[in-house]
Amino acid sequence: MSTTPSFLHDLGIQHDNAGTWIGGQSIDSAAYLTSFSPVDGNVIGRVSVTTVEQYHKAIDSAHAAYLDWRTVPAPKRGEVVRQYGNLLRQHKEALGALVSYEMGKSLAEGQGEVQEMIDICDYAVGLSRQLAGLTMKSERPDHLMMEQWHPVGVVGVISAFNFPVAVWAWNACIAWVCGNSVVWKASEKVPLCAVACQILWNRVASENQVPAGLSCIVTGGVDLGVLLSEDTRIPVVSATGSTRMGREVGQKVAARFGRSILELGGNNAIIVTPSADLKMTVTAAVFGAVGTAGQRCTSTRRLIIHESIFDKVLDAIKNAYGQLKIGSPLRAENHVGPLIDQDAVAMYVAALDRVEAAGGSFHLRGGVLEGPEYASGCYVKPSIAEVENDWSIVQHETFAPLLYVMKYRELSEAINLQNAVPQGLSSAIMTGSMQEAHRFLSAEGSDCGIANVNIGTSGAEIGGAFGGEKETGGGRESGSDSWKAYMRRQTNTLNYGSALPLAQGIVFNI
Ligand code: UN1
Repeated sequence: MSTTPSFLHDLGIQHDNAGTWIGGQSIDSAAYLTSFSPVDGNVIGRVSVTTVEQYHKAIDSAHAAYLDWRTVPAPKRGEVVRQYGNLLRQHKEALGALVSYEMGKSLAEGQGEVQEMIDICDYAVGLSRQLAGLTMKSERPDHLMMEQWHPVGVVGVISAFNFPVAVWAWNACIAWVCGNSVVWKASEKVPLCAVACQILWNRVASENQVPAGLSCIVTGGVDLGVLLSEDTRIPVVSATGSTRMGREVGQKVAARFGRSILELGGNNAIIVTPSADLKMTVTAAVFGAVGTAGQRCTSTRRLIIHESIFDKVLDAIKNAYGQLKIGSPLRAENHVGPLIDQDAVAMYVAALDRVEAAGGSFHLRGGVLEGPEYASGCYVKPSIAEVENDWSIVQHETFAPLLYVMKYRELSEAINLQNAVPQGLSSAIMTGSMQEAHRFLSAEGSDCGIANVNIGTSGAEIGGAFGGEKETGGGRESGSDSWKAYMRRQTNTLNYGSALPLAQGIVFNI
């Protein structure tokens, strides 16, 4: 793009932007990081890096904001989030375009990501009237037991490049209605998306005169993540990204008895059974493997196909790959955009070499695309390789459009293969058999946090709890009762009698 895209103006993005924001107050610094678009390789803008002093100022301010905000009735907190959702509706197109341009996902997926933000706002508004605790029957006369959910304080959010806005919104909108303040460290690869979300938030925040530090952003690299993880002023840290990053964050947060919500790598498989609907299977597998250029945590990495239909399914999938249009995600006709940067391309190419070295046979061998349309050097052609599940490269998550295929005979064997990886995020079975579907969802079935029937592994709705087991980190975000992770539970026992009976029948006469 030679001229400044209009969506940047609409969102208030400048060439130089502050990377530290305490509500509407932006704080510049001397060092900047540059945001390049993987779409065309152009510089979109620069964002200042948060200094240590600015970081401390942001956390202090977020803590002060929480002290005020926790006294605001939860439905009133929900009202502010409702207004944010409405503002996002008005700016869906511009923010979706920025997501596409800065991250590289298709326009439809960029808009879809903003839609996820809108959906979580609506969800959080309803939730603001439903932060309910239980009452329990006491064993003592004239006693009442109940539990209350209170806000925790400052919630730290560390987010990844692949969902530059939605994952923050899942955390922030829920954290806010629960009565917390939020400090966000976005991925260094997509810092402008964070600035845009903050600028929009500031409009709602100033109209409603919410405390300044309720939403803060800080910008920087690993050092900043370490500061957040070790900071005792931040009782909850929600981190999305690689297993390597999550291991660091999780250990640092645990060492100070904080809580972390980890949403890390996946190695998601679809089991394709003999009764699977072929058309549905192709859509699920192809969107799962090449959607977002294979850069979702939930992307389909492995297809475990019954041997009796292996060739037929593979042919249909290869045929669909042949129809894929790869190119600028800003053009609606393209299905697949670029990888996030040239490092990601190098990792993809290295993974293909490792598959070959391990003895894998390629049904389609992709690689780096060249030509004027691909001048950013970030566009790749997807690959399909037949492999063994226990190879180390297959056990590892390659964040790119590399799909592994393998055969099975018995369903139990397929489920074992599906589970035999270190990660446990998402999984799916394509089947017309009720028995197979239920077997897959049973306790002996998938060991993942997400298990789907006749749906692919990616594209979860916000209403469910999102996250996974094993090296995926165990955290749950977004819907269901995930809100509890952003609150502290307090058990209350009230004595409304005139005696003091002790629990467990203990007699203590003095
Ligand atoms: C992620 O990749 O970190 O289920 C989140 C999905 C999206 C979210 C993915 N709703 O694919």
